Formats: sequence, C-alpha cells, structure tokens
Amino acid sequence: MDSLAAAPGTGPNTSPLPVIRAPRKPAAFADLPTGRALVMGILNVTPDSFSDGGRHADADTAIAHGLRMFYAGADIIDVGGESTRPGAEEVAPDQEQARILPVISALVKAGALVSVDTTHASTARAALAAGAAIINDVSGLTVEPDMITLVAESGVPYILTHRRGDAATMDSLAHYDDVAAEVAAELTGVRDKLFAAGVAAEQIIVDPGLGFAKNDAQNWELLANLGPLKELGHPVLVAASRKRFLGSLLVSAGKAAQPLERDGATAAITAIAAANGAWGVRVHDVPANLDAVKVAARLAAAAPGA
Ligand code: PMM
Repeated sequence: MDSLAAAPGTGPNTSPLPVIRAPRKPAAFADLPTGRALVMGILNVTPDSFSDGGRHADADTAIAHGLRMFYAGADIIDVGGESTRPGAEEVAPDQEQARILPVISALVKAGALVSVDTTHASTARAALAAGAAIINDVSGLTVEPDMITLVAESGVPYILTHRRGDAATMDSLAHYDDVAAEVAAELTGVRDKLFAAGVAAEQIIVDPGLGFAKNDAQNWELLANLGPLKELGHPVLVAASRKRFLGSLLVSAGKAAQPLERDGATAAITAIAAANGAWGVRVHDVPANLDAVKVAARLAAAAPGA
C-alpha cells in the first residue's frame, strides 16, 4: 500500500522505488488467470484525480507505481491521463497522450497487461500502438463514433462503463426509478450500437459506473443487485475503490473518511462483488484486493455443491 506519510489523498507518492525486474514478454488478455476475479490496478497519471491526485503525476513516479502494482500481482494495470471525477476539467487528447504513452510503453516492456482509461478515440488508438491491450472507456452513453470504429477494427477488449452526461453534468443526472434495471437497459442500448458496428460480444466487458451519475444510495443499490447487469451476458467489472460513497459510509468524528482511509471498505466490496460473480475489480490497493478475490474464490470452491 502507498505510504501514508502525506495527508490522506494528497501529496506526492513517497513509497520506495521497486526493484526493477528483467523485462518479460507482455501478458496477453487470453492468458489472464481464471478461477478468481481479476484485479486491475489503477494508475492515474493526473494532477487532480480525487483518489490519488498528484501522487503519480510525472512519468517516472507513475512507472514506479505501475511496476509496484504489477509485481504485487495485479492482472491488469489501468493507465489514465484525465481525471473523470465529477467537476473535473477536460484534458486535451495530446496532453493526455503526453502523460500516459511513456508510462504505457514502459509497463508493457516490463511484461504488464495494460488497459488505457480514456474517453478519446485518438488517445485509445495511440495507446494501442504503444502496447495497451484493453480500452477502458467511461464515456458511457456519449461514446465517440470513432471509438466504436476503433474497437471494431482493433478487436481489443472494451470496457463499456455506464455514465450519463460528462464530468460537468453527471451529478445532476442521477435520477432513476430502478437504478439496476435502468443502468442495464442503457448499457444494452450502447452495446447494441457496438454490435451494429461489428464489435464481437466477447470483446465487451460491462461496468455499472459507480459514482458516475449515481448518488451514494444508488451505488449501494447497484452493488446489491448486479443481476440485471450480469444478465447482459458480458463479464462485469466493479470499480468502487476509494470512491466518495465509501467516504460517506466511514464517517469518524463527523468527518467523511479520506480517500486513503477507504481501502478496507474497498477490499470488503471486492470480496462481496467477486462472490457475486464479478469478473474483475478496479482498485488502488492491489495486495489487499488480490487477497479479497482469493478469499471469494476459495469460499466459492468450498460451497455445498461446488
Ligand atoms: N472510475 C474512475 C476512472 N475510471 N473506469 C471504469 N471502468 N469504471 C469506473 O468506475 C472508473 C473508471 C474514476 O475513479 P478514479 O479517480 O479512482 O480513477
């Protein structure tokens, strides 16, 4: 886990540099482990992400943190250069690419399986050229037509995340009668656009988009009812790590828990989501969440009738 020397959620990353290992052949999506949920380690190369903003803002620090997560056993490293939190400012694709491409190249060279967290087709294309193997797109219902074409042409796995609106508008769009059913229905609409463009069903991974146009109660409802999402027939990714709704849950002395104080609750969600059939979790604290998915898998193997 990252050092807690800095105030929670702020300040540069002060963790020791990892000992660099010999480069390995890059891992392939097809070689990902089976029998347990997968762990995707989050690497935000941004000055302003809510959960780790500024901690890995320069390429060397970001590469060191990515390697630390890879060596700790992360199955996928998710590299992003634009904060997607509510109210975040948009980053131009060329600036986003300048932040992430050197990081992606270095991690791929070390043997990591890398996903690129972007809503821009041009950035996704450049990331694939640098060796990324998965596109993680949180643009949701506003996905760029060019992104759809790229996913169809490249044939790479695509994480389709539910979001209404963008960083500026999403908080005002969190109105649902039945959040689990509506999220699944809206994702089905986008999924069908992907199919129409020639994207294969096996390429698609779906994500409920916790915190994206959802309030705290809606996030919990989604986690409590992954059923409608699973019924779409695609693997389900759950990305709860350090999100605001965990801060509101863990109030101490009248104050919401800060991002770095939310890792225990994140690991608890990971175990429960994995037990409920999630394909993977997107997390900051790789070791604890790897333990959590192993616990869920071992319990499932010991269940009556397993
Ligand atoms: N959330 C964030 C960024 N990328 N990707 C997916 N697939 N799902 C998410 O919910 C998601 C994401 C924002 O959180 P961060 O600042 O911790 O990266």
